[in-house]
Amino acid sequence: MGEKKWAEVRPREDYFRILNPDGSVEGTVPEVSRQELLRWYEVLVETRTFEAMVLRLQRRGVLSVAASSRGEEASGLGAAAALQVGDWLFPAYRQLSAVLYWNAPVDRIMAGLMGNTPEHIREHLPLPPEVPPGVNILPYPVFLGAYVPLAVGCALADKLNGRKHVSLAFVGEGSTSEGDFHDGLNFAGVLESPCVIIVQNNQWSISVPASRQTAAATFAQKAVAYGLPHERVDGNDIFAVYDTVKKAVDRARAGGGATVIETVTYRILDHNSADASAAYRTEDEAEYWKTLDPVERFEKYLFNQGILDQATKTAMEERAEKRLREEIERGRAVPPTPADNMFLHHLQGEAGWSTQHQRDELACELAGGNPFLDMTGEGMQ
Ligand SMILES: Cc1ncc(C[n+]2csc(CCOP(=O)(O)OP(=O)(O)O)c2C)c(N)n1
Repeated sequence: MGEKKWAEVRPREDYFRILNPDGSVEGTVPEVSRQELLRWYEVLVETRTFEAMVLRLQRRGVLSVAASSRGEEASGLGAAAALQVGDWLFPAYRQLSAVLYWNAPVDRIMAGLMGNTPEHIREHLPLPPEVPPGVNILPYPVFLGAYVPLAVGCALADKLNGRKHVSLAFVGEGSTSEGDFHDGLNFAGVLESPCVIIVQNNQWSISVPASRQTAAATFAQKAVAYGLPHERVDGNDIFAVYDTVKKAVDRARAGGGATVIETVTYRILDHNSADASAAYRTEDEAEYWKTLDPVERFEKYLFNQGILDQATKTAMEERAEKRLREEIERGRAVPPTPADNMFLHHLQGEAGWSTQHQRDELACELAGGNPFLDMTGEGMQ
């Protein structure tokens, strides 16, 4: 595996920070009501609770794979909280806090994690008749970087139609090596698209450390080549993230174009439940980053300010546990989407022979046969 270098995963700490790891603050804390701060805290509690439940379900075989955003929750939440009703949110799989902030239905998230299609979920879990207005949330893409050009184009469509909405997209630092990231940023710069692109730098792209992902000094500076303003903030500081993204969102809404923001954080757990990070990194790294934990830091601040007390915290934890358990059960009750449905919705016209062959193989397997023996494809043209 080679030598594991601690220094490779200690980024430069000269980023913008307001909330220190001990809960003290430096500079100006953004103006946010007490009620909103408590809402942020509750979303953080819900995010940790849901992800812990989902990991347990994966271990029991209910889900094939599960990813966690532990230690990165402030980046998604701080950014999403800067949006307004009618804006667009393009998350990746590490921004559960962002989608929970905007009230994404957990039962549907759960049904989706279990591999069901949107059409099937809609059929079995109809939306309530009255959905409160919010932001438009896209399901996360499997193709890394793909959302950057989509968010840029979505924002451009709003601009061309005279709508004052902003699009916010997230990518990991590894995804900035994808062509889509660069295509998107180029268009964003030239067309002055009202969007904000967050590069959530959690130091690892599965087993590739950030230091081997790029020779650039920071991920934020990739924006320079496209003429875009860029910021680099402590991604574990919810105030720094919110403050910076809010200014970028406001600027975009006022016609000032796109911004790239790097939020520096750390992936505390494995890439996902199919990964074993002990094979490529040392535990003392995670131990160091745990001292910078975004949730504990914010909690200390709330306690210091007298905004949160132990009784409120316990009540929130119990409420989250109960609500999420119920919603997860509702999501789990959705019967599995028939496997054959994967062939239904993405083809134009008649299926070609290769697709038909795969469909036949699947049908054979589901009927208990061995498709590799029975479906050799001989004679198929
Ligand atoms: C285009 C593309 N290439 C490869 C993959 C496989 N893949 C899934 S996650 C991942 C690592 C992503 O790293 P990063 O962008 O830093 O995000 P993180 O997982 O660290 O949040 C890879 C290579 C993919 N999903 N899409």
